[in-house]
Amino acid sequence: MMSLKKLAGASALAFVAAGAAQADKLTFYCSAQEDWCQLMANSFQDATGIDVAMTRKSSGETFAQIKAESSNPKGDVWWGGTGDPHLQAAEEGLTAEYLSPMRDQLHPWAIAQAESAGNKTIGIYSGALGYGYNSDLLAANNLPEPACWKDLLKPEYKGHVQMANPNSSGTAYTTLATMMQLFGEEEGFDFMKGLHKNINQYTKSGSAPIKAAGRGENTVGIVFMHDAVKQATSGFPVKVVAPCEGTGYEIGSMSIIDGARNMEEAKKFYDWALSPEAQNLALQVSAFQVPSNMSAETSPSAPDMSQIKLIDYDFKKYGSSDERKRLLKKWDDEVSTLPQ
Ligand code: S7P
Repeated sequence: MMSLKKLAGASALAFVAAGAAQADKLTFYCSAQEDWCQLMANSFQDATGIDVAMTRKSSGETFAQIKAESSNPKGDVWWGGTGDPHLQAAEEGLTAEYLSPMRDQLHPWAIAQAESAGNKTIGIYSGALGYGYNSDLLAANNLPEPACWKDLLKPEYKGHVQMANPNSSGTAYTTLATMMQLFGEEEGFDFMKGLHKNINQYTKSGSAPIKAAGRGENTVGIVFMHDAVKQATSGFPVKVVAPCEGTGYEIGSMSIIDGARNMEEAKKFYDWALSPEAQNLALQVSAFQVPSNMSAETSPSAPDMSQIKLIDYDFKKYGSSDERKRLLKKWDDEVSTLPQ
């Protein structure tokens, strides 16, 4: 027979176990930069007492994971990353409709993103695509300062340009979609083929090329301009370029995963992430995107979107499932396989 002491111990354990099982928790998929993802997870946990398990993956990779898990969803909320794969997830029924009480506080572009997807996603920040270069390496290699997209096709840049793979990276998919819109499909693919000759590596993550440039391991990185500004303000010899032909941009987005196991916690996170307090956390990690809450602060170091020649990016078209699949397949078949 169990002694009274053992019995008390066993019921205490059972109580702890029951308590643990009932603890509020959130499985958070994050596609922004790693330090920002960590800060968001820790700050939400501190603010609410909800246990957060965070996984950081690039936008295209997270989309693929959510799709693979769709018959048995494991994630609750997907925050950050470019809007196109969030729109594709909405179209494919992978994410859930939610009307946050915080919507009134957001810029119209953030709401427009939601409305175009039946309120299954929403804009959390925006930022323009461009590139950055390591000015020391450029000088050491006697390379001219590039100012336009087409400068990057010049033979002297061979082996000096890096971008991510558009299948895994939202940044790189934004690059591909931007070229379609700037130059038209035929010329846009010719551009990608010409660029391929100068590419030293297609990375998995979108911001990796400019981090490599900051470290002096790569010369030019095609990235969002805010990711290049982060390297420059961190003291690396990186110059930021808004390409002369004009450029595309992202509406970084957030979505609740359809069938989320922790739906209430996911909604709490969603509302909190739209608040000015949560969006101001970006400043602590030098994330220089433009926040979607009208009262949140934009860093003075953030690229001034009003001074950049932006295309009228067609989010509906380039975030549609058929178009994203088609363009990625065409890039795989006709660009990535070409000899360099
Ligand atoms: O947080 C920086 C940032 O550039 O990362 C996101 C990006 O899509 C994630 O990386 P991938 O390109 O690898 O998907 C952007 O949304 C964001 O601005």
